[in-house]
Amino acid sequence: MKMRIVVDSSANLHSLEESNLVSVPLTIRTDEREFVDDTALDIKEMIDYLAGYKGKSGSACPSAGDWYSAFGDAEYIFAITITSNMSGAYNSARIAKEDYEADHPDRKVCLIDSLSTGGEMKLLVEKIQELQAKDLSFEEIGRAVTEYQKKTHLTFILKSLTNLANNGRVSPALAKLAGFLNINVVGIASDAGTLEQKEKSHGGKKAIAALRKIMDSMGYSGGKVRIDHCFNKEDAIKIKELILAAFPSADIVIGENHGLCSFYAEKGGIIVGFEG
Ligand code: X90
Repeated sequence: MKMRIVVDSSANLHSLEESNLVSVPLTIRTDEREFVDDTALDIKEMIDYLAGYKGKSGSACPSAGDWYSAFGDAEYIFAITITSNMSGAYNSARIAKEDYEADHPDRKVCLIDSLSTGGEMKLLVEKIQELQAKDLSFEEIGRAVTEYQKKTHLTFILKSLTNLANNGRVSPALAKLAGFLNINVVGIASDAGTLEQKEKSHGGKKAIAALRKIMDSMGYSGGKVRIDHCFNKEDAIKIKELILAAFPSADIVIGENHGLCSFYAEKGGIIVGFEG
């Protein structure tokens, strides 16, 4: 049975042949340049360029054709997308699934709307891999992941909401607040898969404490944590240490935001997926 996991690049994972994992890139665009969110992307160069760019910038999700080709020749596919409430990625993946299953009646795509992004998508991928190793059937894995998804969450600290607001993904009023007052916005992915602001904190230390509190309020009790930062390893480490102080054996991995998450979370932004 040939199984494959396909994610979009907002999961901050690279394609990995050994595990039959494929990352489908989103793109970041200005009037002058296009950045494809794959292994070749120089994220630092993109961030520096965008900081000096005064025109419009935005993003585009993978097309149905992009998803379709990522499915390759696999018989059983798990496709995980960024939240359908902030991107068209789920919709294009749905079209690809329909086409793929119609063209190959013996193959199946299990499509999962993460209602989230980043580290929470990583946790879903890891869970699928874990269940695959246990030799569960495609249907059993699908059901177990949907169940697991109920206890995974996403929280984050953002230094700026400018790119989110300019692209209509959050309200301009919320973005202004973050920009003018030099405030950290600490929030979560809501159950509906939208950005929900929880706290506004002056200073990084308070923001980290607020994030840690949010994790507790969402039932964190020593499970897995996947922290992705955008050029802010210091704060990622501080978050990790704060969690370890309470749960010394917690499985915590620090990674980097790839292009899409770096564009929206912006420099200094931290996104944390965790088990509740
Ligand atoms: O289709 C597209 O062009 C992609 C649009 C993506 C918009 C949202 C990206 C969010 C990235 C920001 C912090 C986490 C917020 C999570 C809310 C679910 C990361």
